[in-house]
Amino acid sequence: MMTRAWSISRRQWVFYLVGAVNWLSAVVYSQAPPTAYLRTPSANQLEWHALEYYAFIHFGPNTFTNEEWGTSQSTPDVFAPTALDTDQWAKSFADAGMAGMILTAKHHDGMALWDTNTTTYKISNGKWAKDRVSQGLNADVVQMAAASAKKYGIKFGIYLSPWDIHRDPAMSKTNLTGTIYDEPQIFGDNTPGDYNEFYAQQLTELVTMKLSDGSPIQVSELWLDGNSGSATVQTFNWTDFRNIIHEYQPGAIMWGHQGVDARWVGNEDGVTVATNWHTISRTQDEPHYSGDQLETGVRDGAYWTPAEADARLRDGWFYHANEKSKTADTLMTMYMQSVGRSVNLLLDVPPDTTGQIVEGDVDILLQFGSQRDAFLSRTILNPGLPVNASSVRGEDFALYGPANVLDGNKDTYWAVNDNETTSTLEVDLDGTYTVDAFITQEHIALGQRVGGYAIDAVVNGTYQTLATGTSLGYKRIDRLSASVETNRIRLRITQANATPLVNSFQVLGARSGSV
Ligand code: FUL
Repeated sequence: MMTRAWSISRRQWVFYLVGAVNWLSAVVYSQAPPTAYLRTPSANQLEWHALEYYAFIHFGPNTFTNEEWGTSQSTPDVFAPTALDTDQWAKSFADAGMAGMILTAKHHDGMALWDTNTTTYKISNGKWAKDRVSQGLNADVVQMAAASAKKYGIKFGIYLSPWDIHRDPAMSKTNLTGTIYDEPQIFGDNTPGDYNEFYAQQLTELVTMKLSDGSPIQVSELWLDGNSGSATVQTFNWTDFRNIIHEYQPGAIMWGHQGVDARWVGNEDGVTVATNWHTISRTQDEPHYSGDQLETGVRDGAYWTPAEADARLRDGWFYHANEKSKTADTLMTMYMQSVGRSVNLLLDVPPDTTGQIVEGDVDILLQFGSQRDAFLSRTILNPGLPVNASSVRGEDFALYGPANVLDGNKDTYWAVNDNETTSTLEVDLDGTYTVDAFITQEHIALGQRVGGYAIDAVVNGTYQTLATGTSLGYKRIDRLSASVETNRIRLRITQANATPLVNSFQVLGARSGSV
């Protein structure tokens, strides 16, 4: 009995020992992920990168006075849309494939589009709003727009101008003298009263605003414009503003001229240069970068502060009947030079005096949306295709193999060993294809590493280089000026400051003979 009991427990012992050895070797030999390289995006920033393309809405007194920078001389009666329909905005954007909309809650003129307690200078004091309220209708345009965004499943952001002409003593407002809109001139370091406190209060109202059904409004981005057209010097308390935003809207991105969570791209044309780094080395509180520096960013910079390119569908930010809209083709070019260069595109689409986006503009957005979708949907690499790589991290094909670039999973990537900073991946297309564009994504969750890449294809039997670039980042679209016929494509990472991690690689085209 004793012997038998011993032999069973010995067998068990051996079994456990083998199990432990297997477990230990799995731990020792399965390759740990690469360590993060310098700065990495926060979870909010990662989500924001993926929004890619969304709308700006400039709407307010300027819409009715036909100005770009109104000088705060009109009373709120000026704001009188004849058929305001914020649902039309949100539906148009959702239909056009835009991920969200950012509304000017207060532009430089200082008139608030929401029912604020901070100033009398708000549309709620105008005739249009009072009439609506007397009919039991909502007249808070910020709240209405937020409700529409929610209804159509797009993000909602807020622009709140730090420069406030209504409170700036350098800007004379004779038309308002003696009215209830004649308010203390608190803008500027040398004026009595604290403008920072006033602005912080406005910001707090906006980030804590609720929909009329009592549900909270989720703000995806706060756009704190850095522009001013006045000599008045006002030192802003950005830290305070940042804390307010992050306390009440932990999921929001704070956009500032040169950062905080996202930066200006340095121009207002919706484009950027070929090299674009997601990092910079200054915050909002420090001296400003030049436009060129904002376009490029700073490689290995101190903060993850990716760029957003703001642009106009029409000539102005606000609606002017005499101005023309860009064409869908122009928007496509713009898209390639913003989203195609790892930068989000914020396209302004201003409502007219009815309070709706004019039909022609909606059509252009839809045309561009279809054109873009048709272009992007011609993917020819499927998960099953054979992909070869110059090497795979720790030979761990399951975790880091090159097939990860085709699996459509944003969390997986192809990685090589830590000591390698160049790498090559090759895809056999299993047939001949006519190709004209490539989409490459770096695995930015672990930092931006790549500083040089090339894409080659076998054309007439030998490899030819079709595209080369510097930075990769979140997403890079390389479009060829002429398509080529090939059956084999190669992606080469030619320079990286740390072992390169490729999240996704895609080729656009069609099977030869099918075009
Ligand atoms: C600028 C402003 O001065 C323009 O009016 C517009 O709002 C644009 C988006 O930002 O700084």
